[in-house]
Amino acid sequence: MAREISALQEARKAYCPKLPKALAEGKFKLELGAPSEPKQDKEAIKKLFPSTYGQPVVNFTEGCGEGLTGDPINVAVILSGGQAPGGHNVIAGVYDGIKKANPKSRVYGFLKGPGGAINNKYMELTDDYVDLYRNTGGFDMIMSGRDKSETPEQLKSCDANFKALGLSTVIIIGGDDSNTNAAVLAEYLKANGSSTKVIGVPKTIDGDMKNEEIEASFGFDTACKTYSELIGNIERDASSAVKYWHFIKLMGRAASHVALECALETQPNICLISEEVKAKKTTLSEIVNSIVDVIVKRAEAGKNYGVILIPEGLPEFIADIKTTIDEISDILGKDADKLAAMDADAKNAYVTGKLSEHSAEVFGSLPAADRAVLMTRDSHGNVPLSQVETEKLLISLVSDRIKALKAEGKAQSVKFKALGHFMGYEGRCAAPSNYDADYCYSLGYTAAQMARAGLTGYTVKVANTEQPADKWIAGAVPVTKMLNMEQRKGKPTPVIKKALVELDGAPFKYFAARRDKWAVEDCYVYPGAIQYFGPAEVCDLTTKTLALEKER
Ligand code: FBP
Repeated sequence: MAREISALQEARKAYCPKLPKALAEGKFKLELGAPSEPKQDKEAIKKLFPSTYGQPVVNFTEGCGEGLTGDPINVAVILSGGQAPGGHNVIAGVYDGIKKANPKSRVYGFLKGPGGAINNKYMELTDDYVDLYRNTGGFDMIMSGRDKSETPEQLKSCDANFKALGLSTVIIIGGDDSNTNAAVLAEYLKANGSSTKVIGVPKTIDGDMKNEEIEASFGFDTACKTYSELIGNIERDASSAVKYWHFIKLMGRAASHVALECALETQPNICLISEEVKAKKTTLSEIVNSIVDVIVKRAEAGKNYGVILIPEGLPEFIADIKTTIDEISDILGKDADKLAAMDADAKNAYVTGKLSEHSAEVFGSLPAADRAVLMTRDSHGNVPLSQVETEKLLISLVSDRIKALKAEGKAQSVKFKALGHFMGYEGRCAAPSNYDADYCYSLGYTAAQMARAGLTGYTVKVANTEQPADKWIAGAVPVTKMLNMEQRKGKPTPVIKKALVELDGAPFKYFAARRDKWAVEDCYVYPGAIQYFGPAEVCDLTTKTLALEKER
């Protein structure tokens, strides 16, 4: 029996995503720029990527298609890492781009992320199957995973599986770590004489895979609009009930782009920005005091309610917690074998014993559940910070501070009742906004053209997306151009530099110039739900972050 779908999903099936003009008209050519190099660590990266280093940036400009194959080819897609709205449209774009050039070409999907490529679990995509998922949220079409092909055995196994399927290109749809991994795989395959090429697509709701070439990672737009709708609703509830402070933690592993964008959209009373906390070396108690100051000021004005946004990555940006995490990473990297044999308590005691005195103190002061999270790393060496309940920690510290003030006879007008929220998973699989539906389809279609051109070691890009789609320009940037060396699991490792919030950037400056007013007055903005049908100024809005960045 066919699966039931919602009325909106039925209507969205008919939506035809927009494409950059040159791709839409099918008249384009490949324009190669000058050889590229990374901004830093050039020698180290050249040494690690001898076969793919120095390739030129590519743009698809208007022309007649020379340099692209029309022969049938086999291509596979992989969804890697956290879900982001629009992933299915990337696959639809790849599928249409490949099939349009030659209907005999085949498109496969490796299942459950890079693990599918390592373990040879895949499916062939068909017209009917792809049609079921056009313009829908989620990654359930072929599922995702956080495996990483990095060991010689895993790379060899990928090579053999790609050969067996006769793949000319594998397209990895992922964030900074997954695109780095795409570069590693591309280099391995090229250096080992394989004919399979690798192309990456920039995905992540975190918004931190962007640079001078890539203007946005897909999914950021929809996720932020989804959270902003909910934050707006909470703001309206707060100013209706006039009795609660809402502490809202927002997803985004490291950078505070999601929190900042939601603040720009909803104008809450407080939004913490991790990058500013780091730059000012703000301690946890200073953060707590700054929140309490606003609570007291508002209470004095008769407002015992408010909304505070907290970025998920905050703990890693507070100096003493960050040092503790780094020390733990070194211990986990160096003593991995010993630790693997230990149970949780023994591991806790062993790690505590190896930490510096101050870090041991910080570590010991955290709740047991948070300590366990800080000792966990995913396959890319990241701490799963979405599991640290920072919003609850802050509520409890703020509440203690208010009690202490009251005991001193101060803050008498404060009536502090707080509710904690975490918004993350609610937005990662939302139906893509028009922006993400179009952007993702264009990224996928561009990846298909890169596959037809037989290029490897690139991440696709679509530029000028703050303008109407007929002004968009498709292309690709060599992954090695975006790499730098960072310590991961205690070792220097090539990775794509994460884009953090720039304190001298237009979005932060806009926020910083207004936040004092937002703190005390009620300047709440209610964005409402994402709209798909209606005037372009409502339905095709970009994020405020992109608009402000482009205004510059
Ligand atoms: P990606 O970087 O893979 O896109 O994932 C981003 C993210 O949504 C982060 O914001 C969050 O910290 C993390 O995934 C949570 O992932 P998981 O659910 O696998 O723990």
